[in-house]
Amino acid sequence: MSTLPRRVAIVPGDGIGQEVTREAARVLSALDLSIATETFDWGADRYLRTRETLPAGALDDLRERFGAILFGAVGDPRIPDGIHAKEILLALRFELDLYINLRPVLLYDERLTPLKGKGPRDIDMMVLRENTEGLYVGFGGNFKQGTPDEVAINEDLNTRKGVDRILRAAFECARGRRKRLCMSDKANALPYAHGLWRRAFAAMQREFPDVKCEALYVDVAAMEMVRAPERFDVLVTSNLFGDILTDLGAVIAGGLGLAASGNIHPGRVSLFEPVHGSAPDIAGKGVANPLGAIRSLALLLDHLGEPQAAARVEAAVRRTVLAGQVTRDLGGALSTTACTDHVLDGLRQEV
Ligand code: GGG
Repeated sequence: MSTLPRRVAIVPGDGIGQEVTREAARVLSALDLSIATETFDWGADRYLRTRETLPAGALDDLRERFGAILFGAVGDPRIPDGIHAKEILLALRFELDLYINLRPVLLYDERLTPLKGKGPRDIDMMVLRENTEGLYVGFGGNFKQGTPDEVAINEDLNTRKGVDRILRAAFECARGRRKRLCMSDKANALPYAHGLWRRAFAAMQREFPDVKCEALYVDVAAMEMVRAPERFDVLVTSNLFGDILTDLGAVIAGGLGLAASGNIHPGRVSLFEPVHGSAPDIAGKGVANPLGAIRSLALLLDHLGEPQAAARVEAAVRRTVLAGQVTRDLGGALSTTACTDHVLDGLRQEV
């Protein structure tokens, strides 16, 4: 039983983030779970008005009063350097110490994958991306910028604690699934940083003798995800490699529009968001795919200790996709709202 507050902060953000989050919130309210919600306007409009990204006290408020955050997307062409997006999303991930980026890669129907001869039984993996270290910590700088002698550095920071905790989460996740775990790194080219990952992985295997383990260089892992995705059950990797491998995972499982994610610290307020960005090119047209956001809601419900509700939402999304009641990115003709209506119908019929 979760002891987290049954209150969800809704942060729609920018562009289609606003549209898809509205739909996920409709699903949450239809479930009638007595979970309270509060909506926050953190995003580009507010930033352009006030120059503020997260207001003072926002992080403490989230920690104290909320169990989860339902997030949309951030990114706006009026802010070309994306500074507000970085400050909002990375601040939430880093300051709330959301060290597990959980990204399911699950194919519903063979018509949705570009991989020839592969079906739902072949593409069912869970990726855990380290979310608070690596190349994303912002260590580095420029020297002699703008001159022919310019030097540019970004440091890849890996700590034993940070690596151990994501590996442990991955081993435990594998135990709850098909008990196979792949760790992906580039220890041949990055012997210090990723040598640490190799040693930590080998040491932890002794605690989980029931989990079958392999370590693959990231280039090999990318190749194998295309050639033989059935090889993977749980995949754990660093921040940057996780970013790249999960976009590949999203494509082989039907596209970014369906891809869900959780930014999680077990037992603490955590953030759930579709993998896609704000897509300014289609924003406001009512055609964005709401299913990535709705599947992120399912992950959120699991986090709040509502696994049955989570499974119901996931099943309703699956039926919607199998029935072809989808938006144009998946070959359908429905609007964002009409696609969600189908999910809601599915939830009602099941009851
Ligand atoms: N939901 C993921 C998200 O918002 N990521 C930030 C991002 O990718 N921003 C760039 C963009 O939306 O174009």
